Amino acid sequence: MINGLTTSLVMPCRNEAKHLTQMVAELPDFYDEIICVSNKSTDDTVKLGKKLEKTNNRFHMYIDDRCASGIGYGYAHMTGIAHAKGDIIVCADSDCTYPVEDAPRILNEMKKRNLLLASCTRYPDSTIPFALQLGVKVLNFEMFLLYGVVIHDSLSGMWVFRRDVAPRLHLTEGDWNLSPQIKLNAHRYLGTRFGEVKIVQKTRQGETKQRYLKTGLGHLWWVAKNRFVQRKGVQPAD
Ligand SMILES: Nc1nc2c(ncn2[C@@H]2O[C@H](COP(=O)(O)OP(=O)(O)OP(=O)(O)O)[C@@H](O)[C@H]2O)c(=O)[nH]1
Ligand SMILES: [Mg+2]
Repeated sequence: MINGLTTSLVMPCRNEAKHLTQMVAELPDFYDEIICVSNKSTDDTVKLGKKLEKTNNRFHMYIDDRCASGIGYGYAHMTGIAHAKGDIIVCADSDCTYPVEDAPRILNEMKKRNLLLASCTRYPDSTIPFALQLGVKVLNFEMFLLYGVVIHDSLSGMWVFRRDVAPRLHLTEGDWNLSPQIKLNAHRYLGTRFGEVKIVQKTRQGETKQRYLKTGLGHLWWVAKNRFVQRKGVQPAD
């Protein structure tokens, strides 16, 4: 519980067995609920998750094996969010890169700034490889040109929001594009009550499954396409 609000942590998970148990053991007590959603894990992620469920009553393991071109990151998040019961939802990768222990600070800043959803920006951070920084900058600029969104980290994988705003986010993307979608939709439907809060990224545990160039090009195309197929009949923020 943070400031009297119950809090759920939602994590997509593919083949993170090597550090899952330790990561869960080290999570702060203020998380009332820890939701892990495996997508096509081929290692012991699900087995370990099911074992953890028996010993840790905060922990829940779900499986959502839906994929779009082999990726199910977005499906996993949507399933996790749908199951979350907390007043506050914190979404983050399960590779220990995001400082989920910062949730109280992030929520305090959200309160001060009257935000309903915060996307946690890793930038500026000079330790992030140049090619990744450049890719994110190109995408930030595309979002600015096409949507007028001023954003520093269009691909942050950590978001904090009140559960009751989840339906207003209209999340639909099952692959990596859920990440740009949540920011663009928060900007569209929450207006000034969407903002970024600075975090410091940590070292990844386990191996990456990311194909940076392919994913980056996929984002560039999706962000452009989405601009012209924006959902009709849904009212933007007032
Ligand atoms: N459910 C699901 N989770 C995935 C999938 N691919 C990766 N993940 C998880 O989603 C999170 C993000 O994936 P990462 O491989 O860390 O991708 P990234 O953060 O862009 O890149 P690196 O951290 O540099 O490897 C991790 O917690 C993965 O376990 C997938 O297709 N489905
Ligand atoms: Mg990662």
